[in-house]
Amino acid sequence: MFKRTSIGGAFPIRLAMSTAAFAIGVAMSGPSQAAGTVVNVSLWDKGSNIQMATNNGYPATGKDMSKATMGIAVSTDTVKAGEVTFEVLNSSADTVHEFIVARLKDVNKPLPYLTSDNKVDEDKADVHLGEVSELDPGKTGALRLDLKPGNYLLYCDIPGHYLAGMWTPFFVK
Ligand SMILES: [Cu+2]
Repeated sequence: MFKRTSIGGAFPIRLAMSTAAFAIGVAMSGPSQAAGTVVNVSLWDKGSNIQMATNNGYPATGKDMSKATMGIAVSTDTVKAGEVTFEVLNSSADTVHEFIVARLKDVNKPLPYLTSDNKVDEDKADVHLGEVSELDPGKTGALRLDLKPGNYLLYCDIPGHYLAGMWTPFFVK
């Protein structure tokens, strides 16, 4: 969920300021428009009848990630720098998910978190490079970014989902 601020145009300003990436196109109609490396993404969960995990935020160090109740599966976790198209499917039967790309400045640190909102602080620099916003179960979306070499994190920021394990590292060489 992109957290809107009261300042008009915050989103384009954020993208212009980003040193890691810029959005070429956020909404695309289908795979025929894909460019560069294509990464297939599946947003999954164990069902809304399962109690959400709360101790599975990034990084995995010291955590039992088998306890994660939600996650992001990717066809590849490493791509070469340049245009990357994420083709995203919400594989859930009953839960809305989303897909956000963040750049990790320090792979040992969690993303900045707003405990009161139970979500990642997307307003912090590089934490939100682009997104496929709320996808209903079974729906698809695509996101194309120009990515520089570095360490990234793909995550979902529906409240609680990041701590439930809904993230995966991603590497650009
Ligand atoms: Cu989610």
